[in-house]
Amino acid sequence: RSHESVIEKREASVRVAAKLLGIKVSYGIAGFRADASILQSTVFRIGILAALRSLKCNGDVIGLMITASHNKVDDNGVKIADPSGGMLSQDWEPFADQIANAQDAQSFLQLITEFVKKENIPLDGAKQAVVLLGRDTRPSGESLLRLQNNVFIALFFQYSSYVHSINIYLLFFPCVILPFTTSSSHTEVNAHVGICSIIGAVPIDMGVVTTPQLHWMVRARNKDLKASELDYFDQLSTSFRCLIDLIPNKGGDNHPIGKLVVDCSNGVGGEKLQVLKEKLNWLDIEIRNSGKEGVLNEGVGADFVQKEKVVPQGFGPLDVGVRCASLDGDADRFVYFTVISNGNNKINLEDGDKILSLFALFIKDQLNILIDDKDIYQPRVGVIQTAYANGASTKYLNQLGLEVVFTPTGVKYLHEKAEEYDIDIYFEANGHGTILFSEHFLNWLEGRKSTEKGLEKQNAAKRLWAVTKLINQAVGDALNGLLLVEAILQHMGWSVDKWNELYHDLPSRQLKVKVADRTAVVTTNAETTVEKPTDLQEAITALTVNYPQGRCFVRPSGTEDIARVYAEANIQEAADELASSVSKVVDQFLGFSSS
Ligand code: G16
Repeated sequence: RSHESVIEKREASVRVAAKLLGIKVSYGIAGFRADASILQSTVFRIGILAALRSLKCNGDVIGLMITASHNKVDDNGVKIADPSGGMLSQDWEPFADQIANAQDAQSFLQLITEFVKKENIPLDGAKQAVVLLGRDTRPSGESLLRLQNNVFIALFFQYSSYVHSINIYLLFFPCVILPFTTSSSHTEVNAHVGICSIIGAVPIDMGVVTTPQLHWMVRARNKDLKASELDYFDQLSTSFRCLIDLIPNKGGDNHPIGKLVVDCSNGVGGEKLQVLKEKLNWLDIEIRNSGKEGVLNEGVGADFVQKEKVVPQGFGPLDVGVRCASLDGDADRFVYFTVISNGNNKINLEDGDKILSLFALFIKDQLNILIDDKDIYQPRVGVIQTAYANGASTKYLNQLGLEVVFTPTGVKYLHEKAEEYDIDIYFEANGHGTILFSEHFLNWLEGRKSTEKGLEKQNAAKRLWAVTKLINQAVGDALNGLLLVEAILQHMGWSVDKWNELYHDLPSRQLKVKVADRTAVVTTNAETTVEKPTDLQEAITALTVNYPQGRCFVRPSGTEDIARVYAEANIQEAADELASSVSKVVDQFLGFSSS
């Protein structure tokens, strides 16, 4: 009884948390995010969704990651990885939104019942749901995951043809049954327990991992590949080593190009990079902001560095001339930078666009060695960017002869588009991206790798093969992204400054505006045009035309309660002024003073 009352109390608070606080959580751009104190209900319900998703996908493994990535430390969130390792299928997002916001147990269960029927999710016990759980280093992560574990330990579905309803029992460890039912009588429900087929959802706790590690593990398990964290590190270090060994005229020699110093945002990336560093002990990496002292994402990390364009905490004049990089809180994004001498903490930034350009150049070079016009198969290479891509980067990529396509912000959109090509390189300017290779290309490459006679061509095929193994095929991943940049710089014999010279960014500025309701901003044309509120776009355009090479757009953040303003122009002062005047207009239309 004492167990029951504890559980009942917890369930009651979980069930009504969102309602009491009057807060609506939304799936957003990369899962649910909010202050961690209000998320119990959300992770509880999304755990159920993850189990259903696994059943829907024939018992394939699904990932559930507790993280709020670049958000402040008090926030947390939940992201779902689909069987492919990519983000949750977008057609399940409305269901996620609905169940997360259901105001009571009855409506929650009704939504699940209807959805199970609509999606034809098999609850006959033939398949078992498997969910991999992961979390980053946020202090709230463990308790949110523990709650999740409780749900999984005990999720039973019962389909009863007698009552023509689906009854769901949440059994909380140890052995306390709390029935939720769409039928009216518990007695009736309990009477059917004996004849029910029961499905247990199996949680597998992977502990503290980076978001991309969890996505990688989900993909690997579903492909029956080696899928442990150790396997992840082995794959990264082996393929990196292979790329280094294939550097022309320098095989076997590590020819270091100086130390790399990495700001780990005081997040999970610090401890994971340490593991990698120990495996690649000949590589000169210094880890800073590993989380032992500073606060997660506070004045540190890829998001801060990319948006503010200043050094993160722990970096300064002594780092002038050193190659530096910055990871975000859950290590799915990264950028490079160098500290400008006497520059008041200013930096030269190598953002996602520059990383993309470096990767594109390398891939293209290798393909040019491997393939000539006579070859029947000419792999289609695509590049995906968002409106944040600096205009100069797009121009550079076009000059390389690459097809550039734009999507809205959010790696889920870029990834989806990327699947249309043989080789696709997608990156957001904020450093989130990867390179995808189609099955067709991989099969072809494997053949060429083993049958190619000429040494140069054979090496090009091997290099491309190593890239396919190194770079995360599920989602953007800061750790293997860093290694690929390092390998390419060594291959080219380039310093970071030389890399930076690939093209010169148009000056840009990004600002945030606190708005009363971010959903009031509706955009179109890959977020370059505001549709709502009406007249806002006209005001933005009227300001933008005053600046040579001016470009400006406004979009609602998918992760924070703000609108974002991006401006680009021929000189920095102009970009700053344009961003600032558009921000004022946004505030007039949507700020708290406007409501
Ligand atoms: C998430 C997505 C990224 C996206 C970013 C945008 O990043 O995974 O693809 O670029 O949100 O954030 P906002 O909508 O606030 O501009 P992360 O790293 O926070 O998961």
